[in-house]
Amino acid sequence: MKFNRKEFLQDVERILHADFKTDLKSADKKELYNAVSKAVMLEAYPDWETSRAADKRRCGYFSAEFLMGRAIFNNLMNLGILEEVKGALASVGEDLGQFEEVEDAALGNGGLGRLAACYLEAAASKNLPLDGYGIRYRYGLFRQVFEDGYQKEEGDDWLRWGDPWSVRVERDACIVRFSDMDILAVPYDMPIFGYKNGVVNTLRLWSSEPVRAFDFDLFDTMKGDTKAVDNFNATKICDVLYPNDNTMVGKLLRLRQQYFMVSASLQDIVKKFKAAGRDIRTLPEKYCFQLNDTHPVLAIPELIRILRCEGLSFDEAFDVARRTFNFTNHTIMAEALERWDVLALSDLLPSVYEQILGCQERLEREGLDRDRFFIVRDGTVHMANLAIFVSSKVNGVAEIHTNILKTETFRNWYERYPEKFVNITNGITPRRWLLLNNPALAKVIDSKIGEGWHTDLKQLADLRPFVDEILPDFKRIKGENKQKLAAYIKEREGVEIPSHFIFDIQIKRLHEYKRQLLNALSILHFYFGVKEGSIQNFPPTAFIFGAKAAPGYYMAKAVIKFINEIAKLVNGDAEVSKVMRVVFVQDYDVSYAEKLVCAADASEQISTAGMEASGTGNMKFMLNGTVTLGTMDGANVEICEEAGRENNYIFGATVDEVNAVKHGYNPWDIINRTPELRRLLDTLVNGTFSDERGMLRRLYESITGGHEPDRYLVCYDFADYIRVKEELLRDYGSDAFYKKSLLNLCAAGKFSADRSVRDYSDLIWHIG
Ligand code: 26W
Repeated sequence: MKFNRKEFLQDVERILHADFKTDLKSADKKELYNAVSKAVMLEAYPDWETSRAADKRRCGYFSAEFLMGRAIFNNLMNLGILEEVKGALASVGEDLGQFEEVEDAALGNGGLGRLAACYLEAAASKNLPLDGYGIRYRYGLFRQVFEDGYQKEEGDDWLRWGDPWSVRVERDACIVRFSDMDILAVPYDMPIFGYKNGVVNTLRLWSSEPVRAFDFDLFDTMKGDTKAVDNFNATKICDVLYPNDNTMVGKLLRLRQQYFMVSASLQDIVKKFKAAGRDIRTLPEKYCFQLNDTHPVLAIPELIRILRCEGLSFDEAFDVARRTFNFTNHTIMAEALERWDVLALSDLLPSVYEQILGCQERLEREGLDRDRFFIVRDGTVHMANLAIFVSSKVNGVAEIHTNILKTETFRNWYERYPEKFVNITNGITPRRWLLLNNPALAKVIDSKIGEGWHTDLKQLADLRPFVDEILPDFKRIKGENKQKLAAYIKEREGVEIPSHFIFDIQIKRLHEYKRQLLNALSILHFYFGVKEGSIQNFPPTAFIFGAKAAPGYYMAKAVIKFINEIAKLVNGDAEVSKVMRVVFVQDYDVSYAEKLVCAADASEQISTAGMEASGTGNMKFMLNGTVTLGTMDGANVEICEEAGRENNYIFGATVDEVNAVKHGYNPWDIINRTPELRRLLDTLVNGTFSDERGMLRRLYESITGGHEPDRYLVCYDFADYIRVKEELLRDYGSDAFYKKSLLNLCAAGKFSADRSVRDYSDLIWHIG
């Protein structure tokens, strides 16, 4: 994008006057942020129009979550004007860095939402016509604070700073009908800028509003309709993002959200398709839709319903749907698979439910065995089965995950439709996750191999011959990043971390299968060892955590409390704190992640094998030159394939072992012969830590009792974890260790989101 400092500042000045009745001299931070962003939007508008107008086959990425993070720096970078804008602002005495305070757009929970954001950016950067469709939640993922070590949730008023990167497109508003009310859906379009290529795709987020009779010829549309227009609850639908990650909650409001988003999106697309004079039967030639897990799967019966209103028979409509939709699965955890109650669904959306029944009938007509294949059974609608049956392609998100889908989770379906199943290993955008968050390291790489890797990450392999040469720079930059992170943590959390410590980091949603508890127990093990002298010369280490627990997830909240108690114990111990620190950062989000992944010495990826579909944090650490301390799970397996197992620290049961030991597993067999482990577990119940709410006791019971004790094999993997973690900490500091770290960076090419979207396009979308 061309940039003219004088004109840019004039635009900013004009916007400040028009929108805020102020000027550059007296504008506050928020006013300036809005004016700067809008000035950039004005400049980018022509490219947006051109990209939109191109008559290309497109893919719609339907997702209930888009975890975009902060837009301004990424947008300026991708437009190629980051330095220019910084300079322009500096010339009037303003610092671009002040916008670090602007709220993150956290319209997502974790991996699945952040993946959607990376894919939109990558597709634009690769000139692939991919548009996102989702919900404009009024409040994003809750903000987290700790009180006395307990998680407390607060509302995330992300619009507090304004939303200058969105455009409200009132002319595209439409009505979404539920049995009990009609809702107005108004789209807000966000530009998705490709990296320095002039491409601008769109993220369209729908906002719910009361229907206003004067906007639409309601007297016409409502003719013969006896149902009242209920405006009262209308805005509520999009009020808040459900904070559950991996557990299905059968809440009616969530069902409304899901239908609201897919109905509005499809109405809009079909309307424009028809307006262009096309035959609706040819929709699959022009469009395909990717269903990001089951959350948007109601799109399938909704499209069939719309097509039937257009005069197609069920079978005609079904065939169009089958050629249009594709489905990504992101988890094999049984509690996450979405199922809806037939009564609730048929009550709220009778004509949509009718199409679901049609799909079930069709399934039977195709001769599929009722016992092995079903969409509706025992009063429940199985959304994943609906998605698989009607989609062209079904994909998992890492090799190991796709194999589990084929052989276990969806085995029946795979046997019947082997050609539907494909693997697309996840990827991350190297723009946000290296260029933007670690500019110093990026510069060093540029100086050796040029800038081609920015959009062709495999070129990082060309860095290998230079590894020895850049080792000093790499060390220095890592040290500087650690200093910056330590200062930030001091400011935000009030905890001091000496920057020469090893930074061992685990950041991800809090879930039992991710085993933050295993990490916590290892820290306690080191603490006692150092304190009592059984561990000598412990390498100074800071154990850093970041994670939000779903507000209703009791065990996850208990783990947070436990870690915060351990932190208090360790950091408060005058002797031990010389070589150990523990900090659980509050309100971990995308912007915090950017600061953490470039400052890590060890990346903790320690899920029970078979349970983490892929993981993408693991890739972010790797790309910033960090070794993985992990299990053979998700994309860790492929990270080892690419970077060499010898350059990472792998421990624990493999998937096969997990399957073998799970039957008849009794953690007491291990606890009884491991007094050290027993002692650590005892701290949960023996008064070592304050536990006025009895949370730690429940944690103890989840490991030692109940009908499935230690479901996630914490005890089983404990000894091996300690062994390998000690090895890592002892290796730290040597040239050999830094070399391992850097070799991981050189091997990160496969994990670019550019490669992932290319794979999606070649195998599924065929959009360019
Ligand atoms: C119905 C409640 C619910 C909400 C969200 C169930 C499941 C989810 C997501 C599927 C959870 C999720 O984010 N999964 C993560 O997806 C990432 C991107 O593919 C993977 O890297 C992670 O391994 C996976 O946990």
